[in-house]
Amino acid sequence: MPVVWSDSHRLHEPGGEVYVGVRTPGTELPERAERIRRELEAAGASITLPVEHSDAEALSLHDPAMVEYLRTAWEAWQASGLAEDPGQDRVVPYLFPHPGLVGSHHFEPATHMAARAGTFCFDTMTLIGPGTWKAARAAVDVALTAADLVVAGERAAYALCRPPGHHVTRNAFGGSCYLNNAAAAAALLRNALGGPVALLDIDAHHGNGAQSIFWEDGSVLTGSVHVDPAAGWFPHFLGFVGEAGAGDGEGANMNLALDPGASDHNWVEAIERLVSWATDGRCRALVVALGVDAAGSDPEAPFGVTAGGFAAAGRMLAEAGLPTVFIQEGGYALDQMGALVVEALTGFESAVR
Ligand code: Q9C
Ligand code: ZN
Repeated sequence: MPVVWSDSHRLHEPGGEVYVGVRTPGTELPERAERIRRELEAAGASITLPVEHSDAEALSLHDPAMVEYLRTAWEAWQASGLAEDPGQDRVVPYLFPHPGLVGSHHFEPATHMAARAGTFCFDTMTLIGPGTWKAARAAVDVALTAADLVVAGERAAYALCRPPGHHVTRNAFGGSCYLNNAAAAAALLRNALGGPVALLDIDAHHGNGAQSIFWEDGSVLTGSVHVDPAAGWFPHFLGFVGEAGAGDGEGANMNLALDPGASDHNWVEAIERLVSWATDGRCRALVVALGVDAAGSDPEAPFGVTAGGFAAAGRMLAEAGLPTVFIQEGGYALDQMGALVVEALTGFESAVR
């Protein structure tokens, strides 16, 4: 299948993440995408560059105020002097408009940059540097280009997106994500094919972004298999089994939360449930938010999935028999993650009928 890739991902160097107030080296590194590309090329894949899409096509799922913030946050941080005093070379939030602080009514936009930094970001580990906007915007073009290829008749395409996107809602970003690449691809497919599509998220963390964006929308079914947030895992507050959507989207969200330690069998069985749910829903296309952090070797999640599990997952996803767009999300075991992506994609191709 075609692999869509952009060199622009290299512009995003998060420079670490702030976890419990401590700046750690972080795990969402440029090297991740380079490793995946290298393994795919070794397996014979050919690389396609993205086609630039308009902001209307790429960003319409997000609050224009969040988009404008992301576009300008780095320059505003530089202009604010915070890089010199107190000396912080990335945009890091300081205060958040917590509902318990501002209530549910309109609140005034903050003027101080340190407070603006918390307006649209929901955590302290998703830092903004000089190239973050360009890289995140290019990642959406990568996702949309893969979706275009499928609309044009490819059975499947893979978008090697970086930074990832699946934690981003309409108006808030975090979890090492800035713009929701997979949600944009799903909306493009839904618009082009004129019927329901499914976005299935197999990253080890809950796909809270698409769940939220399509919460009241029955035209994009959102399903996610992930580590149980109740067991103490990101995003902690969401990803519970009872979350099912509302209004027009009632019943159009499915969360499958697995215990830490879940095996190939547990994980692939959950993916099978998501796939039959999507086909029962008469979906016309599939977007797979493909994180590979369910791997036993991954430092950011507690599952025990093996290379064989990723191949089996790929085969299971092909069983849906639908045009399929794979979007890269998480996966942090640098030495293994490229091979795991290859396992999932070749597993898929081996089962296409
Ligand atoms: N390092 C994605 O996979 N981990 N995001 C926090 C401190 C959060 C994962 C623990 C993991 C977020 C795209
Ligand atoms: Zn993840």
